[in-house]
Order: sequence, then structure tokens, then C-alpha cells
Amino acid sequence: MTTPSFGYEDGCAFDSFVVEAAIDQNNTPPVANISINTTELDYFVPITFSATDSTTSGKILDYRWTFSDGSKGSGETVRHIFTTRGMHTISLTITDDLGQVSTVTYSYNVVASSYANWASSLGLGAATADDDNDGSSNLLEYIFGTNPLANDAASILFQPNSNSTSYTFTQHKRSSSTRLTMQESNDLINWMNCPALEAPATDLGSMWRRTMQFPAIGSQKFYRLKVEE
Ligand SMILES: [Ca+2]
Ligand SMILES: [Ca+2]
Repeated sequence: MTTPSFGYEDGCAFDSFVVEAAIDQNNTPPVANISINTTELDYFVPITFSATDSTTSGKILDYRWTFSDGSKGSGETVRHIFTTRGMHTISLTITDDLGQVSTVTYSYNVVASSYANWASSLGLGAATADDDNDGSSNLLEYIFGTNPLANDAASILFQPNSNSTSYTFTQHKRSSSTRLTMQESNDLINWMNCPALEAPATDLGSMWRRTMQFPAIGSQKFYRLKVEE
């Protein structure tokens, strides 16, 4: 609303308009904020991003998420799995009930995963535990890429023949920091590292197919794959 006023000052006539504007004293523009459920972002481990630390005096009606790997999401929280390591950016845009918009962008360094973070994201127990009772420990499910909460079997192929023996298995990329060693034994009691040669791995997307090869020696031997976190 405008109210015209007129006056006379120091011999000069003047006129002016007094502007009255309705100002909502309680309207605080929204401020977007991102929080995460972990101190470390591991690749191939689900990460939950939350917008609950965003603020507004009104009500936030819309949440939009954009990840630098091209994926998008909506809602107050989103879960995301990074499939590459390195720096990633995540943007959150919120819109409140007055149509006011706020955007924030954070950069995160996605690193190689650990069993502990993966197990924590799924609510699993110890590495040696077998939460789904399928005979494969949680650590083996982490490495072989099977479901630790469903009865499934790892795909492991042991192929002995007259000249050489090979041991083929899939390893999930999330477990790249774990150590796998082929071992051999004559009596199932004493185990020694086996001088296995590894063929070039095949990239299956989230997994590697790996093949360990070692020469056949003509006598009975036992083999095992030793895994260490
Ligand atoms: Ca299991
Ligand atoms: Ca399983």
C-alpha cells in the first residue's frame, strides 16, 4: 500500500510516497543441510543421506537429491550406493510451503569399504557369524557377494585336472581391501600358502571373477582359500 504525502522544506516543494509493506516477521527462509549416517563413505556400501537437519519456519514440502554419478532421489532421506571411489558431490534442494527454495552441495570422498561398515549398514553381527544360517559366514558373504540375510550359495568352481588345477570364484569389489590366500595341506592340519598364479580377473560390474591356478602334483592334496579382513 502506498500513501502519498506532500510538504514544503527550505523553500523547496517536495513530494514523496511512504511505502507500507506487509512483512511476515516469522518467515525464515529455508536452509538445506545434508547429514549422513557414517563417518566414512565406502563404495558398494549403502549410505543414508538425510535432510532432517534442514531448517525453515514453515514446512518443507519437497526434497530433491542429485548425485554426481547421475542418479537422483526424493524424500527426506535417501539411500545410495557408490560404485566408484574418489570424490563425489551430492546436492539437496528443498522447497517449503511458501515456495522458497534452498540448495546445498557437499563433496564426499568415497573410499574402499570395510567389513565393519558394510555389516553395520545391514545390522549384521560379527564377521565369523552366520546371520542367515546358510553355512557361509558374514565375512564370506561380504567377499563373495552373496546375500548375508538370505539362504544363498557362493559360486565357487574347483577344477582339478591332470596338468593344473584352478579355483574360480567371484569377489565383490566392496571387499577389495580383504586379503585372500590359497593354501594347501596334505593332512588338513598343517596348511601352507600355495604358490598359485592368478589369471587376469574378469570385470563383472560390481564383482570380479577371479581364477587361481596352480600345477597338479600327482598326489592327494587339500586346498582352501584363506580370507582376512
Ligand atoms: Ca550366511
Ligand atoms: Ca547368504
